[in-house]
Amino acid sequence: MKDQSIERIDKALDQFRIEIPSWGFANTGTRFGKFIQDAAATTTEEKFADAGEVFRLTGITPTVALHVLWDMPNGLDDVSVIRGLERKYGVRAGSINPNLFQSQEYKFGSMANPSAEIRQMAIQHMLDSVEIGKALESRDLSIWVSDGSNYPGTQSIRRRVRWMEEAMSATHAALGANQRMLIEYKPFEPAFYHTDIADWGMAMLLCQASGPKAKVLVDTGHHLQGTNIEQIITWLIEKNGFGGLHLNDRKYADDDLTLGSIDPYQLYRIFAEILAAGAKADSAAFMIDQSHNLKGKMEAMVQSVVTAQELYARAALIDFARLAELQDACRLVDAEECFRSAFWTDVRPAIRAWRERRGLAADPLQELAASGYVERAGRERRERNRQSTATYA
Ligand code: RM4
Ligand code: MN
Ligand code: MN
Repeated sequence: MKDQSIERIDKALDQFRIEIPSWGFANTGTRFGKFIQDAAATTTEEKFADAGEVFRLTGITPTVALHVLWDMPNGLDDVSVIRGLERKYGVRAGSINPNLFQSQEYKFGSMANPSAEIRQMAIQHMLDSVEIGKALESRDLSIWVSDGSNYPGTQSIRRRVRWMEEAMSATHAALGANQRMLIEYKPFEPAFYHTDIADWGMAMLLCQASGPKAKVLVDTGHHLQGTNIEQIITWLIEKNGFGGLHLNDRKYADDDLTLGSIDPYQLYRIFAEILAAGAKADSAAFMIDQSHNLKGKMEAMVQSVVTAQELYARAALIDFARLAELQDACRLVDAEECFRSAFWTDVRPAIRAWRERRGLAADPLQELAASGYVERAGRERRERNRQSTATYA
């Protein structure tokens, strides 16, 4: 590999950080049930322990995304507990995810519920989450709204727009100077007829209605088949509305598969557009949003982090100045080859060398296996995990 390529990779790796989700370490499943894993985290402390271990192994995951209800059931009162866990395990709280989809009250929606009382409950939860973010010095409040309906005519799509604008604006008004709010979209599930924030356009309009600190969050799994996700991201960057990414891969729907496992070229194309945008995309948050039903949680997380790093490094190898010239000259084949040749470059030796220079494990997945961490966790957590059963009906 040429010195110039090594330099490009090193520069990219020095800046690439990715957040990991607390829920990726716990037992999760499909609506048909969960398969319990002995080593899965059963408490917030165990999630921090696992996240700390992934950070130790990879060196690029300094923060862990928290889901308020799952990780901080006592809300603000749990801030000191989280602070203690941050110190103990060496990872910081990352984005704060309000939970607007689990309480029984939210059966017909949270911030778009026809009941003013329930909408108020949702707003209050968002305001509490803003306060948690302030107390934990976390930048991003990451909002995913599961609201929608299952049958045509059963809800007023129109009035729900206004209700969401009200809730989002109230949340925006409470944000601190260093806070942002990210609005995520999803075309279906759990609602199957209409989802209140179904796509990036709706998310962007809600951002514009609430204020300048609101940005769109793009979850790669939340698109209909064939959607050009990198184009959406590019538009959002150009229009100053791109907040960040929830990364995962999918074959059919929101499958939460290991990123890059189905279509690594897609993530490469996404990273290429982000890198091509330069400083404009600097504040973008990269987060993993996956929960694995069958794979080991720790292994899946390390694989995901490493794959993201590899695809980012590959995209960073693109000679963007040359590419722009070729595009302007409409030299299609040369432009395409310039764009895609980096995708076929094996960057793994350069990444290994980068890790070694920083005192990190050359191969994080191998190091995880050698450390015995998963076996140890399995022994310690087995009993607790086996007590938690789940059924579909
Ligand atoms: C949703 C969405 C959110 C995540 C929940 C658990 O599909 O991706 O980001 O918080 O799942
Ligand atoms: Mn997501
Ligand atoms: Mn999702």
